[in-house]
Amino acid sequence: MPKTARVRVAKTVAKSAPVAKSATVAKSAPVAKSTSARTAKTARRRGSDGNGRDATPADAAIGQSWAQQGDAITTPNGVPVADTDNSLRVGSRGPTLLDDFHLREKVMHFDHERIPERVVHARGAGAHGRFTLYESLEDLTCARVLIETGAETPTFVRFSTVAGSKGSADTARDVRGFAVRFYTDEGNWDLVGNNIPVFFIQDGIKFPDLIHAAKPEPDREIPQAQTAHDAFWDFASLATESTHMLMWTMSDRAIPRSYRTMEGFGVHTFRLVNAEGSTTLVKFHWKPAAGVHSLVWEESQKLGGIDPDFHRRDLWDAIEAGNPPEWELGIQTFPDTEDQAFEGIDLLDPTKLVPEELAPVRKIGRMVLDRNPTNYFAETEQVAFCTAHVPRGIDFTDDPLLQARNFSYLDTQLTRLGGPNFDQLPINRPRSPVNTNERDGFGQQAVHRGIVAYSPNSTGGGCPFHLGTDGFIDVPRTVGGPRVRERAQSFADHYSQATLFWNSMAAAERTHIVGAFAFELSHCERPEIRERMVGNLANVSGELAGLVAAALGLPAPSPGTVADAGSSPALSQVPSSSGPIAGRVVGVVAADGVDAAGVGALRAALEAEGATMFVLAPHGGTVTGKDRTKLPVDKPAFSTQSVEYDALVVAGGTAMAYADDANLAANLGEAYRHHKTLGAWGDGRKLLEAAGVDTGPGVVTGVGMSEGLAAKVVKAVGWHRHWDR
Ligand code: HDE
Repeated sequence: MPKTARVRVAKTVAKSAPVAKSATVAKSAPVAKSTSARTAKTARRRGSDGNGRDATPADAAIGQSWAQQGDAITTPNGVPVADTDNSLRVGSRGPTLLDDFHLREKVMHFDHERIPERVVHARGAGAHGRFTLYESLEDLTCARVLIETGAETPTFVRFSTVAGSKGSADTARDVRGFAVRFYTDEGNWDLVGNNIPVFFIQDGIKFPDLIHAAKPEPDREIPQAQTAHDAFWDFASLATESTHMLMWTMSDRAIPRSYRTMEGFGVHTFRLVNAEGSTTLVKFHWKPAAGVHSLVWEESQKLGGIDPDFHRRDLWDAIEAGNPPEWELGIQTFPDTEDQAFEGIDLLDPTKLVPEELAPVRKIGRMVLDRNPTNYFAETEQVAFCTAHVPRGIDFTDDPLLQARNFSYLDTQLTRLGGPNFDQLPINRPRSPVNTNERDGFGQQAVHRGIVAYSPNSTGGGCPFHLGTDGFIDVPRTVGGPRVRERAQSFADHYSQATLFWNSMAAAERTHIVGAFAFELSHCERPEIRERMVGNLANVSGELAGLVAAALGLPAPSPGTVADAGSSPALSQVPSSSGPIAGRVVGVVAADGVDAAGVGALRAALEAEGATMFVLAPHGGTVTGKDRTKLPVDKPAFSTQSVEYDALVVAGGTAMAYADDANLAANLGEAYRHHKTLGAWGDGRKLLEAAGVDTGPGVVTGVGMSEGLAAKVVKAVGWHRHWDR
């Protein structure tokens, strides 16, 4: 910026009274200091930009900062602004003048800051990460991202709910989107999956119907982010292909504890192509290092009000705290036979899974999400995943849902991102070279040279030239048959895998499924919809249909045709042993007089395992320990509730302060009812006793906080929930 401009700005600032006021604000120590202190602290913890790990050169395309050069405010046209707090008017109380171009530009831009939210998956949170392959698939594919072991591929992941609007609550009962972009050196690979391995419908032409039914009813725009209404269950009960998926969405899978405790699935069967042109069918899985865990329904409903950002906060905080979530990438592979079926399961039917017991998941790599976005809009909002983004060596199958998606994901961006150049946005740019003959269009960022934007050409020496067999491989396959609008007979079984799912659930999981169906259907106003759905469930399990009918006060439905479907233990998420606790949150109830040393010892044990501990107290600020130590309070009791924690532990030295505290008793009771770990030591045990929650599985108590007791708390939290209570 020219020197003179700087001087002029500085002078104006000094003269103008309102600006001088804001200068006073800038002087005010507490605001300025605490912000910079926090930033510096975070930066120390996680890297120089105070935002997770440092960006690597491979991430560089995203970190564009040309729009924030220099310290002085300018117009978008680069003209330094004299005053951005007062519009230009005639006299200090007179009309505003049209020649205030800064006012018009500022307000015009503000007026257009929002873009349409995604038609589905509007609510989401993203993070950067990296994928490292540890088992080469050279025999199956020529995609380098799946061949070069040890190489790090940058990734960007966006998790989402499906039905809710952008501002809806994270914990709604819903499928979660699990969209992963690999920035490979052969182009972007977008694995746009969900946390559930099957889908509601078998053909993409039904997707608008499904979504119209699931979204708020169009006359009243009610309800937000829930399927508990007539339109959804009317559709679901008539489109019986949705039954298997309904079992999943009514299960605990639809209310995950955290993004990090979700499995991910590519859902469709894809095709791998190796250097010789041989093909193999494949299903992709993400297995979370933290195990698969959920909330309980009441908890998820309360969290929707107490902390609608529960999942995105959890993801952000975990990365900032240096506990990055991670998953292993796994594959199930199947011979690419004529019928594209495996063990009688049509691999083109997206309402079917292949049980892991029949086709084990082979783990081939690991993804860690270790950097938060720098800017939500630029990255998480503008990322445009596309199922058709596959590198050489990965191809599609004829799954009719996948085929429709390959059209939809490009098409939707024209409205959402305003034209055909959305792939030039920093978050969407491939890290591999781009050289197309595509030109112009809204928001064109590139300044193309020369006259060649056509092929074949001689003026450009034939460039850009075709790579032929070194380019993307379209697998030659023979297709033929009459043009028809019909589904294969192998798509006609709508119930047997729903039964398989039910059979595979533990007792607590079954109870939750019954409760979810009962809850949702009880919100349907039309009795015939409830009855029809319960009638369908009779084809899944007589027990399930009977229990839901009883809860709704309906007569038991007539027996259906239930398949002998067996069970797949891998579908249950109840763990068989205590697992890792990284990313879990434990609340420790403290007060003046607390055993501060014990609190410190527990914190050390939890943090060593990657968990976070919060000190809860009747007031903010600090509490004074019995040894006079001052302990900072993380959350005062009036601003937090049990649903925000995986476990509550009552510290010694607190009995007096909380005697007859109904609020604490209610929170302890609620945590107990939600099957969470409860703990206490010293006289803290009296408070568990007073709340009537001092015994049972997952209740850990001791005289003092010792290494042994801390280890017991860690182990109990590692079980996630104590269902046998
Ligand atoms: Fe999507 N889906 N979808 N979907 N989907 C979109 O694309 C669509 C389907 C999924 O975080 C949209 O860019 C059709 C299955 C995720 O940005 C849209 C069909 C699965 C995301 C679209 C399906 C998904 C989307 C909206 C039936 C699991 C969020 C904005 C043929 C395997 C991606 C956008 C993100 C987003 C269409 C079915 C997952 C409208 C037509 C099956 C995770 O294009």
